[in-house]
Amino acid sequence: MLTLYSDDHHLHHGKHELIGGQFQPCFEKPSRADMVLERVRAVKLGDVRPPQDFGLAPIRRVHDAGFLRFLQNAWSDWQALGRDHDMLPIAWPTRRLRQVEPTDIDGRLGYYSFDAGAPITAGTWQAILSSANVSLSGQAELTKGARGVFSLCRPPGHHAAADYIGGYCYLNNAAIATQALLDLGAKRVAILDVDYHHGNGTQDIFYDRADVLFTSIHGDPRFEYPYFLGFADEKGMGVGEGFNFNYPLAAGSDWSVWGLALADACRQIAAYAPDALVVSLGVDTFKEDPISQFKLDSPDYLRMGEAIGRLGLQTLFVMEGGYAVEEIGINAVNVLQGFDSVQSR
Ligand code: SP5
Ligand code: ZN
Repeated sequence: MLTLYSDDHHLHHGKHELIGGQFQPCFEKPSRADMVLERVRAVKLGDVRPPQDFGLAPIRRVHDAGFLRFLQNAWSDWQALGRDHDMLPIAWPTRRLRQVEPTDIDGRLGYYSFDAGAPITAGTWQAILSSANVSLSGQAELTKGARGVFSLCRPPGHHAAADYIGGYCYLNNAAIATQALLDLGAKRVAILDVDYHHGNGTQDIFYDRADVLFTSIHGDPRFEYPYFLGFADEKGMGVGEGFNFNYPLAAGSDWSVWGLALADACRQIAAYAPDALVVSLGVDTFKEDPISQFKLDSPDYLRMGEAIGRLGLQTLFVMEGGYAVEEIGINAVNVLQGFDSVQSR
């Protein structure tokens, strides 16, 4: 399987996130992608190529124009105030507050975010553009006919919606690739989000659409981040009703439970008969993950890849979360090897 990868992710290295009432070192760090790349090379998964530059047009198909303007200029607006530390928001427009973009940079940062878990740094804009290009370059290979492609994205994307950042995510790489697949001829695209956390951003972007099926297996939002989306009764809206499937699972879930949810999600995907599949590949479901509460073991990721492979669909894997850095490469690449081991088409 071909891997798309750019070293530009090193330009984004946040210092702290707000977690448990304290500023803690970011779990989302450059060594994550380095470890995955190292494993891709160690097992000779296939070629590793840098992304092409697709410009802002395919990103604008998913993200709000004001939001992109904000992200592009955020660091220079911040620096203009003499600040050279990472950006984190201090206030959000929650219930009964006005949804109006302020002029002040602190106000705009709150307006375009939903938590204090996505620091913006000097190199963030370049890194997130590159991550989106890694995703789009994978999509281009799929459009050319590849059976499976791995976009080794960093920063991740699935918590980012059309107009907000959060949860280590800025641009929604999986959504951008999905929209590009549609724009280049696909009639229907399915998304399978296997990250431990609900893909709230991706769900929100496609919630009222019938041309994208969104499925997600994750920690039940009643106890787990992002808390405010990802319930089983979220089925889609308008023409999108019936094209959204959430599988919230209990803390402590292992493969015996997780695998059943995957089997059901795969049935929904097969019934939808999409032209392509995009997998939001987070491996923070691992038993040793420092911020998660599922109990998948390394061999389970092979089975995950096999089940996805048996769908027989052209599949783009987009890297999302996974914070057990020692095993992130083994687990992520196990999914890809499991997929490759299945003969179909
Ligand atoms: C892409 C991705 O996986 N983003 C995840 C963002 C999670 N941010 C909030 C984490 C809260 C963890 N709470 C449990 C702490 C256990 N020590
Ligand atoms: Zn996650």
